[in-house]
Amino acid sequence: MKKALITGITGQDGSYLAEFLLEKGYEVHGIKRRASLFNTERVDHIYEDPHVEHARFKLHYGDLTDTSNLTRILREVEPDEVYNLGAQSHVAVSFEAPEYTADVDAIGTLRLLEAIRFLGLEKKTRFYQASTSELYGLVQEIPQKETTPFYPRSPYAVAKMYAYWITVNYRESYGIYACNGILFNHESPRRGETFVTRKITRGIANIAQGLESCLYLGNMDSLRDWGHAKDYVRMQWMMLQQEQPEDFVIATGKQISVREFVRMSALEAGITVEFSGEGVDEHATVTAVAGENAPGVKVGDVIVRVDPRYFRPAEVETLLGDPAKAKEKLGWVPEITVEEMCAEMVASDLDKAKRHALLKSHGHHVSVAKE
Ligand code: NDP
Ligand code: GDR
Repeated sequence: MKKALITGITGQDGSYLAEFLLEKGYEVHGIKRRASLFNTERVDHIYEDPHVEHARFKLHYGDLTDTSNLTRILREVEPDEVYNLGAQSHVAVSFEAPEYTADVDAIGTLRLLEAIRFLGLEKKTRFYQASTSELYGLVQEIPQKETTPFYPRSPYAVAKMYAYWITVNYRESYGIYACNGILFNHESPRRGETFVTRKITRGIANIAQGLESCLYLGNMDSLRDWGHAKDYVRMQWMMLQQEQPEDFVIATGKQISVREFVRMSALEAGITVEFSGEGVDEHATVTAVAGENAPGVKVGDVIVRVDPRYFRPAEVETLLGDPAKAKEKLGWVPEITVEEMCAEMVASDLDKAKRHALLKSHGHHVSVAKE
């Protein structure tokens, strides 16, 4: 039985990857951080009681900032594959906590690679690094592919650039099977609530059900190449099954704006909207012009406003990936479109909002956490 170790197993990708590997018959180990509340919601459905014999899903306490902890876990597990998905993954937050982001995202990657070397696992353990389209930042070529030069635009992207190159360097220096997946944005109903797609689907669902009145966003002109996390974790595994380690761009090859994602999400929630102003104009608004199926919305309600608080010190305006190499060499193509993904996310958030609205209508206190 193959063994995999996943850092970031409690995150969006970690949870989908763990499901995928369990289905493939792997024993799956994950590193989770200690938190004052349970933080395993995304993997609770695959949790196995460690007291049960032959459990194939095992969690270890740990942190990417802790070298001895990572080395001990690697020594105990001796995994065939390591997926380094753990990260302070929020671009805007990286401007607030740049040093921590570098410690986790850059040096954390080095700690893992160095532990593999220190333990003599270079020939046994294959390594996947969660690299990112944010490396392209101020884009030098459209669309972006494996050979496009990097120009990172945030402390997050700069840290991920170190991680990208240290992965390449350990491959070239020590013969470790190590590769980078340069993944463009990918989302799902499990996406963290403060990333823009989920913020939109959750906010619109709450507004449609009368739990919130207005959603505040930053730059609505930003363009992204959005795919579905389920498609992208399949590719993470495929990259470690080749004869030779290589780096791949993973993207859909299609791009839409944040504004368009707002329009699509509102329609899915039964609200037709009209836009005024530009996304980077702080007076831009989105108004409901019809909303028959949204009990919380009246025609004329302003349901989205721009708040400059969400503008970034340096923005990545546009990203569009070219996944031709992944298609050609691995036969990978994304199966879920952005429209289907948006519909799934809105349906999931509407479901939650309806349950909250029902509780509220029966006199229960319902608080909706906001960023
Ligand atoms: P999430 O933010 O959903 O998950 C991040 C995971 O990392 C969580 O499990 C988190 O734990 C864990 N983590 C954070 N800090 C530490 C730390 N100090 N030590 C150990 N673990 C830590 O990210 P995604 O699942 O969306 O992304 C997975 C990876 O892929 C990340 O590295 C991200 O940067 C990268 N990436 C993501 C893309 C995307 O569009 N989703 C695109 C390209 C790259 P906790 O749950 O306790 O917070
Ligand atoms: P990104 O994702 O920065 O691309 O990083 P995010 O969803 O945070 O932003 C996408 C774009 O939307 C604009 N935006 C807003 N963003 C947020 N979070 N909140 C807002 O209110 C808002 N309004 C507009 C942003 O300015 C940006 O242009 C994600 C993360 O998953 C990274 O870890 C990963 O590496 C990259 O995708 C690929």
